[in-house]
Amino acid sequence: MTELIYLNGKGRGQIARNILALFGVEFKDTRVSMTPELKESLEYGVLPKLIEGDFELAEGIAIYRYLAEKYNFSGSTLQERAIAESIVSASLTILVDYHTARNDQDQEKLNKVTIPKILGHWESRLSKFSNAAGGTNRTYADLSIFTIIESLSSVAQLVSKSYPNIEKLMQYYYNHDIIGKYYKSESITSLPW
Ligand SMILES: N[C@@H](CCC(=O)N[C@@H](CS)C(=O)NCC(=O)O)C(=O)O
Repeated sequence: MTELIYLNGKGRGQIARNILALFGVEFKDTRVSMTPELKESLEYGVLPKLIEGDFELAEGIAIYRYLAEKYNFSGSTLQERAIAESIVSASLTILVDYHTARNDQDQEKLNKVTIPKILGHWESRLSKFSNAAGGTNRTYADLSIFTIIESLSSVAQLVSKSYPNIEKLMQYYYNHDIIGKYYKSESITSLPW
């Protein structure tokens, strides 16, 4: 049995949940509150964490990449896989900077520099290629873009107004047979953030 342990929110856990959902993996979606005891027991003191039998893996990027490779969703060439990982990493930059912006200066940097820079680059890639990593098939980079943007409503609104090619990708997953249904299900709609 596969288990994904994360907090009770989308955050860094949702990219992993989405990859598992997309590939029809039945997984235990364990949502916890961080306690000093749990923190102490985790190798790096943070979540998400993936467990598959005896195999335990920490660190979001490693988990997403492991799952993407396992389900053949990481890209078909070395370069495509590297670009996919770079896109996933940039998606986490948006997520982290969004949640850690503490004052007007942070907020201004986020809204005027970080978000437009990253979205602008994704928009440009998606205007040239049918998939974010540039290959013939979708990868976890496309799903990460969707996951992070969907989880931040002000970014999702900005995308629908000003980034037509990213919006096309958003609509692809909103209307996707598996991901679209998953996003209408209790397991996602019950998440507080
Ligand atoms: N480098 C780690 C960072 C993980 C991280 O910061 N996780 C947060 C939730 S998104 C966490 O566990 N926070 C609880 C805490 O630090 O006590 C990764 O990318 O997985």
